[in-house]
Amino acid sequence: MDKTDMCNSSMVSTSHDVEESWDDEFQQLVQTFPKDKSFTGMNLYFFQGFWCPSIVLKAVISCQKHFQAFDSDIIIATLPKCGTTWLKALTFSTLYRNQFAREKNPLLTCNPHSLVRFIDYDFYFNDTCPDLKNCTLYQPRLFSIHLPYASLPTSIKDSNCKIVYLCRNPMDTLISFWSFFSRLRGEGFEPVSLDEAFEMFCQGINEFGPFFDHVLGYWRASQEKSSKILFLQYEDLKEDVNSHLKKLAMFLGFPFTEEEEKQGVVEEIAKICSFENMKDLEVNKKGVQTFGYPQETFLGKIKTYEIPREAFFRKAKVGDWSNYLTPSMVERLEKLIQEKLDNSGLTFKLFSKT
Ligand code: PAP
Repeated sequence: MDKTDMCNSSMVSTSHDVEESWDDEFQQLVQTFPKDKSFTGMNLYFFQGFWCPSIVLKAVISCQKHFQAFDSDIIIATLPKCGTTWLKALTFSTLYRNQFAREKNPLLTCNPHSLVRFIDYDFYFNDTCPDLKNCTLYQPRLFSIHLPYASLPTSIKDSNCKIVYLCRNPMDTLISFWSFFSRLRGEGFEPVSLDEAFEMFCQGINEFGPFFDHVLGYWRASQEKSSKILFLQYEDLKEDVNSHLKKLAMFLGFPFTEEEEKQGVVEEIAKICSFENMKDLEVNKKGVQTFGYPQETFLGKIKTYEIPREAFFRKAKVGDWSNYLTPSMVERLEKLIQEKLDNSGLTFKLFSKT
């Protein structure tokens, strides 16, 4: 099969019955964890200090136990709705730019989630110990993960692999999150009102939250290990993607050469990965994105998780929250930001400069 065709391999039916498939031992273990429902309608379990979606809980435990990072691996870490799709596209295009012809970037025909798979939502979703030696399309291996820093598989923290973290201001993250799942109403998700979503988000009850713990966990780790963790902000990328692409390439150990810069390679990658371009690509306008890596040996009993691809591309604006949040909500979140980020050295950009 052609490498770029792999994302079109056969789909299997959606299943949200993951909890029903848990064996007795796992059911008993899970009963010891506090449980709540996210504003997205998903069951969450409080585990190792974060709210883990039930559908991925078993996969998380498996990858913590078995995932073996290589020193050459690159891991993209994000909270959902902070720009994962964009960062996957940018990192894929930068890291592998010499492994495909410039006019044949696989992103033109594949959604970024097909090209950069999640460790938790894909590889360990159906298999407790998958063989991942040659699991990625190109080398070095590039993965993605939503886990907080403290809960990463030990080998990711202890090896020399590199982590690229992308965060986004909490107001736009919340609105993006809430809009995404509102869009999916009736497709297995039953999200709640913005008022309720806001309340839960402030309390830290959302997928892989609390939000501030996730961001600060990576922020502090990046301060201690700057050659291992590159900490990026969505708003900075929106403001000046070219300079951040150069920073990213340098961090990955594949800096753009003078010749490449002269040829406009940086601008070309930025353009291919731009929201406007990606949203309009045929592959992103139709069909569903399937998570839960389909492996042949599991066909028949495989669990998957499907999202319409166009749902990954909404507005991509900095400050869109101002169209949704009431003044009292803004005041409360601003206070929370101040309180949580106090003395951390981290700040969020809430408005677009342009
Ligand atoms: P995921 O967790 O479902 O993968 P993620 O990709 O992290 O979502 O974030 C989605 C946000 O990134 C959306 O923001 P919005 O709701 O405020 O519009 C989406 O529009 C935005 N986004 C997707 N692709 C791009 C891109 N190429 N450039 C900039 N933003 C993008």
